Amino acid sequence: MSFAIHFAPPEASSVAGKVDVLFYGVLAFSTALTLLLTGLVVYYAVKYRAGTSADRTGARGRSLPLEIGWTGASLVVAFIIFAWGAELYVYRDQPPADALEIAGLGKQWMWTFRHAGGQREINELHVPAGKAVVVSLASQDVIHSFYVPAFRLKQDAVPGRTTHLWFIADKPGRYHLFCAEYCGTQHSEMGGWVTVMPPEQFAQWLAAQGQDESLAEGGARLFRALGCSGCHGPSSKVRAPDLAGVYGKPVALSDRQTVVADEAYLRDSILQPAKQIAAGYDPIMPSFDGLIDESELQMLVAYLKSLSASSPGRSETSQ
Ligand code: HEC
Ligand SMILES: [Cu+2]
Repeated sequence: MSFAIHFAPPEASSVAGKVDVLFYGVLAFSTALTLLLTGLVVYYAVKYRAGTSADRTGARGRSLPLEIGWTGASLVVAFIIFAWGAELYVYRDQPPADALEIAGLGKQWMWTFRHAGGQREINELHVPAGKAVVVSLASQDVIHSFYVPAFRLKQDAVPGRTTHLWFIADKPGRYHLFCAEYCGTQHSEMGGWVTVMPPEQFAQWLAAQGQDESLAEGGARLFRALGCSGCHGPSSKVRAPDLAGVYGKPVALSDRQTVVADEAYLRDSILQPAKQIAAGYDPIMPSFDGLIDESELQMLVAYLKSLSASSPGRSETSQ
């Protein structure tokens, strides 16, 4: 039995060490400043306590250079801390393009995950070590927060939006996953484990889970089942935009603005079609808000994205 006191969880991701250096750096600086100021207060309180013979004749002067000096120095230190934090924030906000994508969904009170091959997990997430992984997060009900202390990463899952979190887990092992946003009565039980495996072992694990329908395949199925293909398909009699290759491209809107069709745009197009109308089309698309749940939305978006990834400019949006 070990009686060692652990002040912090292990560092198990590529950003963990950087976050810790920043944290302990700021902590050391604040501690040094506190000791210096407390020391001066105590020193002068003792020196000038009532009844001592300390010399009190000195003029109450002001020193401009001294004031400029400490104001300037504090400013410089504050900006150094800001730049340091900002650099880390930007790094943590930009997943590499080849990152492995996993769809995560928070709901009262569990986390569910789907791998690109369709393999599902509940309150467990398996990832390969040493490879960039990006988890897209959505919520079915209220705000949840995906938190893995050993990775030093936390990201909210917000209803009506997709957020992202990425990491390179560098040490195989099992790490706690929490929900870090109070989300109702069983909030404290909402959590699980992230298992980081050596890549070969991960590949075996993934294969052993069986090949379920992939996210994009599920999306293609829904695309037909929900009647999207009836309007967007090539043989449709309704005038609706061809969705092949739309992801990632600029789209002209009827209000003369142009937006890039990112994930948020695709989501909004499905849930609130009247919000942004593609130029040259009538606003006849019905809203699917309330008809499909978050995981179905994730599948549809994955399907629309896959139409752009495989062969850009392909024109059959329905099969
Ligand atoms: C009744 C016909 C109809 C149905 C059903 C329909 N859509 Fe649409 N959709 C349209 C039309 C018309 C537009 C263009 C006008 C607009 O932006 O609202 C459009 C726009 C879109 C856009 C934005 C495309 C762009 O080029 O900007 C997306 C994405 C989309 N639809 C996805 C879907 C999905 C997914 C479904 C099924 C869940 C679906 N649509 C069902 C008619 C339809
Ligand atoms: Cu929660």
